[in-house]
Parts: sequence; structure tokens; C-alpha cells
Amino acid sequence: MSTAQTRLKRERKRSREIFERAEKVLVGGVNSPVRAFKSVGGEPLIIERGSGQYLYDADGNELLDYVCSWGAIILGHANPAIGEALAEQARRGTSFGVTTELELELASLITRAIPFIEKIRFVSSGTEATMSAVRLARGVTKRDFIVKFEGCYHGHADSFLSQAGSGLATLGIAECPGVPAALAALTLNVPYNDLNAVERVFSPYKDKIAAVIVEPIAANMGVVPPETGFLRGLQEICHRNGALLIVDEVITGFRLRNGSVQENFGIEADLTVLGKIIGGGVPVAAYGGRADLMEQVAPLGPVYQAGTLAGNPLAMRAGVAALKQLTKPGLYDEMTQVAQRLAVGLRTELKDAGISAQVNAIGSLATVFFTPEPVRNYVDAKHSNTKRYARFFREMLDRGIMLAPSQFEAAFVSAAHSSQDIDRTLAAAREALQAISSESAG
Ligand code: KE4
Repeated sequence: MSTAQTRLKRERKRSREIFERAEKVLVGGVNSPVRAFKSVGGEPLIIERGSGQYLYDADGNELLDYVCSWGAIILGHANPAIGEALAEQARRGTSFGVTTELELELASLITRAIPFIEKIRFVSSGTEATMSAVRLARGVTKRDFIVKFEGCYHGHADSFLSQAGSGLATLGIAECPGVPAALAALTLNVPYNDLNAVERVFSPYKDKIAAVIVEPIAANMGVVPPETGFLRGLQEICHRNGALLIVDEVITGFRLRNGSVQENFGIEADLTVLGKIIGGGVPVAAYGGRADLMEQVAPLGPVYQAGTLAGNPLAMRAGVAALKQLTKPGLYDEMTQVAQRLAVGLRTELKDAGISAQVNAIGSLATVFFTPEPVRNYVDAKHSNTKRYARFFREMLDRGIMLAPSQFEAAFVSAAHSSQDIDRTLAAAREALQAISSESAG
């Protein structure tokens, strides 16, 4: 066992002690299921603080972080400008329940970066944003059905909880109890990257489908990029059938470029959902798009949506501080280069270890799938060796590298990650893969 492993294993006793107390009052010791590490096993983690690309657990162990708060932290933890903005705003008040100019400032930064978002509404979570976008689509089209993709995750609103990715895939929950069957029946699931399946699902429901909601890069079944023409084809099918296209960019918004990843694929959604990065790690999400659609939302129109803390000044200040830093020339190119080194390096280490695997990567997103076959949808992802992924996760964590604690999530590289961090990650991967291949060989 390397010294790093010995050190980490020896010193996790405070995490365990705190987690045991947490389990007495927090369901499963967590406030979101994927944090329980259920599918990857191993010791519970309690994080005390973050700084740049690192997290520090309750025992003082330093972890090189590729979770990055599930993608929200693109500039690195404890970003000084965000921290100063929050401290300054806290002295002026955290929430007033009346519009402030800060909401206009963040809205302007977003709509300038994504011009096809003509009007926007801030909410406090990605779930609220996607739920509201679907309600708006149903309201303006007067249709009830929606189409989503197997393995995609759009938050935990009732309409999204069938064949969903992220935590539901992690825990093997295909259909969530508590969702009325009548409502669940209005959600039609089709395989990602399969336009023929989308065409087929439209034919019997032709004028009954309000919208198709899609992750432009699937990241909740692990990372699965869209195949060439998939998104443009989807947009064409929607428009031909009078359905709206809702593009869920809670992960991809401001992740691959200073704006929308839709520009990379030549589409412009009727409604776009944002979250994570636009709040700088503080609860902010948004939905927006064509003005004629958004103006159907209350108070201008009859489609109701509201939120006590929506657009609150503290969150707006964090979002503004984050987005202003993302305009730095070369920031995305550098982040993508570092991330590409990671993906290419992992492919080499896997090959050298004689282990069949796919490394799906795009921009600063990546996932290792232990399977010899390409992973282009949820069925492929589920066919990969998820037990081997869990072992890889634990071996890497014991070497101070924190990957996503689920096969059905993404690893994120932030602007704080350096080339040296990639070297350290690849060295740990070499050791971890040797441990895995020697065990299976043994
Ligand atoms: P939230 O309600 O968790 O803020 O956002 C929901 C959501 C919507 N759309 C996409 C594409 C998302 O990825 C998410 C949330 N992502 C998960 C992890 N992939 C959040 C982590 C968690 O559930 O704890």
C-alpha cells in the first residue's frame, strides 16, 4: 500500500465519526443521494473546506477534486472574487423579496453571452428551472406529453423521474414511487442519440407532445456526447411537429464556452435551462428563451411560477462575479487542453494496464466506462462494468484523487486544475489500474 494510501486510510476517523452523527438526523447522512457514495462503497467523506482544485476532508486529507460540486465550481473552490462579492453583499442584506439591479446585471451577462435567450427567469435550483420550462411548454402548446431521453437527468420534478440518470441510475430507481401513474404516463422516454426513435415516438402522439427536453451533452449517464446531427435533427423534428425544444444546460451552460454549448452544435432552443456555473456555487438557476414564450409566464401571462429566494442579491452577486471571470481570454482553451491531457492519458494508462475501457470526454467533462464497447446511450452505460468503476473510484480516492462517486456522473476539470494535477492523477491511475488488473488476474 503506498504511503499516500496508508496516510489517507489511517486519518479518516473524524469523517466516520461525523458521518455517523449525521446519519441520525440527515436521511442517509446526506442532503442529496449521490453524496452517500452508495454505489461506489468505501468510507464516508465529510468535507471541511475547499481551495482551488482541492478539497480538504474532516481529517485534513487533501483531495484533488474532479466533482467540483457536480460542475458548479468551474473556477476552483473558494474563488477570491466570489468570496469578496458574497462578503460585501452579506453586509448589505441577503434577500429582499423585491427586484434589485443585481438581477438585471446577471441577466444581462447571460443574455449578452446567449442572445437567443431573449427573456430569462431566475430560480433557485435546476429542478425548478426545468420543471418551470416544461410547465411553460405545456401551457403555451396546450399539449400534455413530453419526451425525454433514457439516462438523462433534469432534476427531481415528478415528470422527469422515469428512466432518469444521475442519482436514480446510481441507486437503480427506474420508476420513482410517489409519482402518479397518470403523470408518469405523460413522459415518453427514448434512447439518446437515436433520431429514429424520436420520429417513432412522435407518430402516435403527433399533436400531443408539448416539448422534447434534452441534455445537449449527456452527463448524467456518465458523459455521452451527442452524435453528429443528433441535436439539429431533434430541433427539426420538434419544429415539424409543433413541439418546443428545451435544452437543459444546467451542466453545459458556460462549461465549454462563455455561453451556450448549443453554438457548438448549430441549434437554438426555444427554451434553455441554466444552473450550477451561473451561480458561482450559490443556488441560482434559470430558464429563458424566446420572448413570446417567456411572456406567457406570470405576471405577464397565465403560466404561474414563483420563488421566495429567486434572484436574491447574495446569489446574484456570486453569479456575476463568476461569469465576469469566465470572459478571460484563453480560459476555456486552457481548461480544455488540461482536460484533454487527462482523457488521453487515462486511455494510455488503461491500454498499458490491458484493461478494456472507454474514456468519453468533451470539453472539461469526462467519464471512464469499463467496457470494450463504445458508450453512446444509457443501455451501453449500464452494460459497462460498474463494479470495476466503483473499485477504480475507491483506489483513486485512497490516492487522494476524488472522481465522481457514481458511474453515472461526470468528472469535471476546473480552471484551477493544472498540468501537474493531471500528472498526479495519471500516476495514481497507473497504480490503481495495476491494483485492479492484478486482482482480476490473481
Ligand atoms: P438541481 O435541482 O440539482 O440544482 O439541478 C437538477 C439538474 C438539472 N439538469 C441537469 C442536466 C443536471 O445535471 C441537474 C443536477 N445534476 C446532478 C448531478 N449530475 C446534481 C447532483 C445531485 O443531485 O446531488
